[in-house]
Amino acid sequence: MAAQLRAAHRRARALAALALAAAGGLLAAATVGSGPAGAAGPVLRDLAEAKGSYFGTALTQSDLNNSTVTALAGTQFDVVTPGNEMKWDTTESSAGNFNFGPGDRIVSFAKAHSMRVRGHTLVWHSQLPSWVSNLPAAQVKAAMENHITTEATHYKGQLYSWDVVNEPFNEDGTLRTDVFSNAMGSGYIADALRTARAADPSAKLYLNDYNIEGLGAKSDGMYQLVSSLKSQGVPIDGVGFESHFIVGQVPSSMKANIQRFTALGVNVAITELDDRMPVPASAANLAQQATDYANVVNSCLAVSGCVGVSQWGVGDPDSWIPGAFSGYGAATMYDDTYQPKAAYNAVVTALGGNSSSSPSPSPSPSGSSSPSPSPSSSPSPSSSPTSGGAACRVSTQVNAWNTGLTENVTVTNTGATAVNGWQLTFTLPAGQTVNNAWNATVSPASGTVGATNLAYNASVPAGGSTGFGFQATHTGNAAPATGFALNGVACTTG
Ligand code: G2I
Repeated sequence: MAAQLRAAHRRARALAALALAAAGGLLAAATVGSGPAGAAGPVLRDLAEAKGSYFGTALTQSDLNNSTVTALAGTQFDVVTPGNEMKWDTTESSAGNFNFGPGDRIVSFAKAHSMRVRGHTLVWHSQLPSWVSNLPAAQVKAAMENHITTEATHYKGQLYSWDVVNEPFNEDGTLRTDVFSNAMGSGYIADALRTARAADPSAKLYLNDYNIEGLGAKSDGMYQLVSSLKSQGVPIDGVGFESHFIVGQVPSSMKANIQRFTALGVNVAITELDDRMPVPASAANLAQQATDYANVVNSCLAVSGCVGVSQWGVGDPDSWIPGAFSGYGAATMYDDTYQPKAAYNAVVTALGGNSSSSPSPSPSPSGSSSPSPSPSSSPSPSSSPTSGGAACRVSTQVNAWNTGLTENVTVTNTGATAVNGWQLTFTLPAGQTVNNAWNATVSPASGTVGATNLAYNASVPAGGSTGFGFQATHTGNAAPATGFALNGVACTTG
């Protein structure tokens, strides 16, 4: 970046910091002179850029009306992803009628703050107007190509990247069935990429999905697709790992997974990072969240083809999590009053900065930073059913043969509240390797593994049960798995 431009950024950010400080109330009192948005505090974008990386955030139109959010966004982050404004339901809500106003406003904000823009997203089964999903198959290709060409041409030269196709996979790594795959088979993806490249040759072209962050069936599906696209010469520059995590469940294979994708000759971007937990947040979970955020940033920094990390939303008030996962929240680096949390300090440290100049997390009125009664130990079901994850009981049933086995696992939520989104971690006996799973995604294949819910069985009511299973090979020890924990809380067995 030219020195002049950098100086202009700093001036703009100093002004933004002043605006933030002037926003009043608790926030201003706590951050003037020392906060992360203050001139003296660490700045994520500067630290990331010094490492040849970036730190981004998602912004929506309504965020642009919130001076606290815009000040923080324009100060701390150097990449913007429009949260909704470039999606099909906004940009072409009826056939051939395009509306780029909302997206343009995000791009203007980004330009004014010297931020790059990740375009999101051209082709997606969700937030898709019904006129598209109801098209006869014979008309889908033309509609898709016209949409891509018109939108990518409108933003030509202004975007760093496009998420050309979003979330194309099922959890088992097969291609999702939607209007596009129904009409064109898997070839719609190559067609979309080629169309986007023709419209805007300078934008990096990405495929973006969730639950592909670790090694597993779904990331295998993406890996095979990217490998095949590369071998056919289809334009693809990167894969976006959305990274919507549950606290304590960042896959241990994330770095290895980033490496295998970059070895195919594509970049990887962490595109929508958040890390949810039951709210009110416990001190233990906030500490774990800091570890999780640092793990993600470190995994990306460790692989040269991993270009940067974006968080999904600026702070907890801007996050989609509470609306989508009842009882969960506190998923970003900034709490309900935009105070930096331990996760922020951990990211600063991971980026090579000094977090001692930023304020330590303080309790907020909503309790998102409130300490748990006993942060060093798992809460017991009777005293605190929700603060550490979930209380649970697990039973297992193994059917083994000479070199293989199947194991069915039943998990009962013995806590007082529903679990919305779960991961059961457990340890496989030495020599067992999972090669197939049902009713959950199981990853990695051996050692300490995590079984993560699918969309349809994410919710387990208080007192309710859910089941999943897997097939594994073994080398003589066909004993059941041990050491079960549900969302980070140890389960009883039996
Ligand atoms: O769901 C989280 C993200 C998963 N990956 C792709 C992203 O594009 C997705 O973003 C979210 C937005 O953050 C939400 O804001 O996508 C959601 C829809 O799938 C967005 O939520 C929708 C609400 O469901 C609608 O009720 C609302 O009208 O936002 C719309 C616009 O505010």
